[in-house]
Amino acid sequence: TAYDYVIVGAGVGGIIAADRLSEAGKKVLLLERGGPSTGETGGHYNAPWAMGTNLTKFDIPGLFESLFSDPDPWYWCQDVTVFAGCLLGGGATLNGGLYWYPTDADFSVENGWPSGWQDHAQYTNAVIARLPSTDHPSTDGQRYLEQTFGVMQQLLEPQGYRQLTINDEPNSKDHVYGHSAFDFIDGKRAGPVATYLQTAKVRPNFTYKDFVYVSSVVRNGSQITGVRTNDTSLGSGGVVSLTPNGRVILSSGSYGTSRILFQSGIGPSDMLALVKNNVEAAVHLPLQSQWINLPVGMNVSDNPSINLVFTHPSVDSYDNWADVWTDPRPADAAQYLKNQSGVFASASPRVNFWRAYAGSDGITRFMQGTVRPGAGSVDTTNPYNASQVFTITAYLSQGVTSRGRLGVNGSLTGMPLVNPWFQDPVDKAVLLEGIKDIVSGISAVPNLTLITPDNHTTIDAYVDTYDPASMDSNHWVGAAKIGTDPTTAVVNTNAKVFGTNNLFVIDASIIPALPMGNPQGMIMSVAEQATAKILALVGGP
Ligand code: 6FA
Ligand code: ABL
Repeated sequence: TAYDYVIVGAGVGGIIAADRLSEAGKKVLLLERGGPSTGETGGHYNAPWAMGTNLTKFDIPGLFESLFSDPDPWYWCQDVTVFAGCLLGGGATLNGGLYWYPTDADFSVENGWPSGWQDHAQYTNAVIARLPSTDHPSTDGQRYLEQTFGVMQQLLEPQGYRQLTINDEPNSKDHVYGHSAFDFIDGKRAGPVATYLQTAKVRPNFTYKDFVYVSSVVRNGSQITGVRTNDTSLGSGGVVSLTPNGRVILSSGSYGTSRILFQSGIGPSDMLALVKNNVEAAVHLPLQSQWINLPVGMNVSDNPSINLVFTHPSVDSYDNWADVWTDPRPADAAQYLKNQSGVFASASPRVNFWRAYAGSDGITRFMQGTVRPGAGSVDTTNPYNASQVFTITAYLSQGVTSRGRLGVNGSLTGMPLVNPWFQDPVDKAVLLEGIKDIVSGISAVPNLTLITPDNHTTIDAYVDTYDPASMDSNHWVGAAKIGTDPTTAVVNTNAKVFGTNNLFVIDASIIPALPMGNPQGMIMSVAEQATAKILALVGGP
């Protein structure tokens, strides 16, 4: 069978593209290397206390933190050294669920977007119509485990912060705080899987295949003629064919899409040389004369993030979420099973806040704070009460100028090659200033204690010696950056890979610079806008 559009990767970008293209009547094949995730999709990875229900690890928001302590975390991509989801829904199936409507500034020319992309409102509104956010995900409308909200109120109000419903005023991101907002519906993880995929699935012109691994596209110079998979039922040698004028869309995430491009002979010569030296991959690599030299993997950014750990007597650390999988608090588990209400209806974050900073280079950068009960690690020489622990993660958000590089090694494992955090000293200076501002208010809040760093460590020393690996925010963007110049960008303003006729990218990798908040909301809006541009582009199926 031949398809008008083959989309590689059923994550945030791929599912939305598949829904909109099939809605337009195109014959669409969506390929995913992983398998089912939520109960509705056929997943059955259930906590012992949720056995016999349709509520998997990927449905129950309160199991989010258990993703990081699971002895068999099969859902992470095993061939990428940082966190990435390799199952239906991609990152949206295992992320924290924080969901921010993008701001106008996120799509500005100053933030790296080419002209023609600024009118994001119609696309963002389309996203909101399909999946509105909620800052009270429990089905009874109540908020649970809210103690950190009161503490943050006492910490932030004296510093001039104003409380708001964050997604009601997306453009207000200076001195604001509010309840965390999520992409959950009916007390369950939702995202694109529970929304866009549902409408796509019922269309006869849409096909979804899971457990299909795509290694490369097949191309004749600039013309893509097929998609190479490990599934011979899809075509001779596993190659899926395209209808005349058919197109391929890569939506395999920052690491996945880059690896497919490399194996298709598209990217920097050092990465293509690694493919050439890899016995299995070399067989399908186009001849060197056909290589397309583009900066794939260059220009990546990710929010530098630093954790501050506190105790406050009012706070319930929720036992640091340690027992939620095997031994949850019985009343909370029962309440959730009954009607998807209570603590388990939310992921761990409870409060988010933002503040603008003027950098010494004249660039405005924003700091985002995410507050949650519990802590990943505590480092103190003082005694502390573990039941009262909570964490503020301070992220440098929009305005980050540092860039790094991602790519593969000789085994084609995806990995950061140059860390993107704090390459520019001004980025570091601004986040440091923001962290100092946060802690400057501690003494005004009775019984609030900073335990990491402890009182023997200065904030400067803490930030200076912070383990770079812990600065990873999992928000990789820019590996196949959008732009107008193939020396600095990988896709053109229609998300088409330079030097090709019919290869496109719709995922986090085309985003040129970090948005204000955690990126899923922005990726969704980007997917809507990119799909509209591709449909409007002449020469397609
Ligand atoms: N973003 C938010 O906005 N809010 C959050 O709370 C948040 N939290 C996290 C988080 O806690 C973790 C641990 C991680 C890893 C990410 C978080 N993010 C958060 C970031 C957000 O999830 C990602 O930015 C977002 O998912 C990226 O969307 P993309 O469309 O770019 O890519 P995905 O990873 O979602 O999907 C790629 C899909 O392609 C996967 O399903 C994968 O299995 C598939 N794939 C990859 N290679 C393939 C291949 N060769 N063949 C076939 N399929 C392939
Ligand atoms: C995000 O956007 C980040 O990518 C995640 O790192 C973050 O979750 C979620 N949102 C929620 O804020 C954190 C967990 O809370 C930690 O327990 C975990 O150690 C960390 O991710 C790993 O990166």
